[in-house]
Amino acid sequence: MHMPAITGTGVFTPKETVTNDELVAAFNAHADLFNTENAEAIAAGEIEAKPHSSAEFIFSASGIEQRYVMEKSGVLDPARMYPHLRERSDEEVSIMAEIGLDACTTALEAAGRTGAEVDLVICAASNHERAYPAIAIEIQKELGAGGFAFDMNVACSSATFGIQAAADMIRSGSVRCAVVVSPEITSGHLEWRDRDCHFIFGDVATAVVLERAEDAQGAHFLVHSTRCATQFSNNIRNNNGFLRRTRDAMEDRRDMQFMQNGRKVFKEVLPLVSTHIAEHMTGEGWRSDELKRVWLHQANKAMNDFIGKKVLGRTPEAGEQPNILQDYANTSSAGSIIAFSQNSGDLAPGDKGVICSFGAGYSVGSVLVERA
Ligand code: CO8
Repeated sequence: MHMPAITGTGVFTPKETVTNDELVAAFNAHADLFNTENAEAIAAGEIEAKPHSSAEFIFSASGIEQRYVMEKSGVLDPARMYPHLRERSDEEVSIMAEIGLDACTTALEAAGRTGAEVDLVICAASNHERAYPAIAIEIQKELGAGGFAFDMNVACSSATFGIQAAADMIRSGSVRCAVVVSPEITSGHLEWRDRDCHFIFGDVATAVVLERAEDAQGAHFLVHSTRCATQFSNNIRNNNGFLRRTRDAMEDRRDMQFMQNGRKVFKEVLPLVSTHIAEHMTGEGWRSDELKRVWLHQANKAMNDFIGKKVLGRTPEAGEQPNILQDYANTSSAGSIIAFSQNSGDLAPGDKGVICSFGAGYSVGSVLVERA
């Protein structure tokens, strides 16, 4: 058996940002347009008028100040409200593979590895732009990697579930150097026309290199233990899929995009995650007062404040439970990895921390790491 280690991470950040003010101005113009176009039906009580959104609400409810997107003009066009992403030919590198590759290149450089040394690529993300061939296999080819590759989707928990899969294979010896890559183009499946959720998501890609600890070229994090859990819930759901054309009237239905009952998610996921982390740590003989850092999924600041307090048994001090959601918003599976990548370099050998992501399914994945 080999001890797996995280030896490098990488984050691809898109060039364009959308501030809350920009987002709200576009949404409100869209709502006005909608209300004018549907004035008769609204007056007859057949449909509801769209109320305005508010930047103050967004910040106070979520802690989000801005988000990065692959293309902002389409998102901010009140008559469109989704990005323009050029269709690529089958001979071109696909957009998910492209941003994933960028993150992989940074992560491999950090690990002191080349693509040719990789023998496993897992593309772990919330939505894959096509059914097959796997995005992971395209990334494997572009990296010049060997071995094998596959896609997986456990929504916001995809990266930690991917880390568990890779770590288990490294532990058993079937794989030597793995990359878990999470390209998240959430702007493609967010419903920007719904004020309850239009502010939640942003685009990004992350990558994590895992190897045998004995192979590590530099500073690294030992992966002591991983734990994944799922529990079925309809409270975060997207009904889009390949059976779409077999059903009538599916063209612009609300459930073809991201849907959630945010309040229920908030209430139900908090105890699930707090208990999960506590039981994982107890099971491994880890005490909360040993933890130097908690890198959580980045969906909501209040949620993270609550979980951080539960896990540490006290209010986290500045920097102990870093948030990146103010800048990136919820980037689905990539959130906890961005937090880890940007807030782990200062830890000293022997320092311990936990990476945890959670989301649709429901799903929760935790990774106990120690700086070496
Ligand atoms: N502006 C002004 N008012 C608003 C707005 C807005 N934009 N939106 C809602 N309101 C109003 C509501 O209508 C409501 O009014 P009323 O009280 O009159 O009914 C009031 O404000 C309060 O609304 P909410 O109850 O919805 O507000 P909350 O305080 O609950 O905050 C949140 C909403 C921020 C969504 C919060 O519930 C939350 O963060 N919940 C948890 C969300 C979460 O963690 N989800 C995880 C999902 S991510 C995942 O698993 C991956 C899925 C795949 C990725 C998909 C990519 C697109």
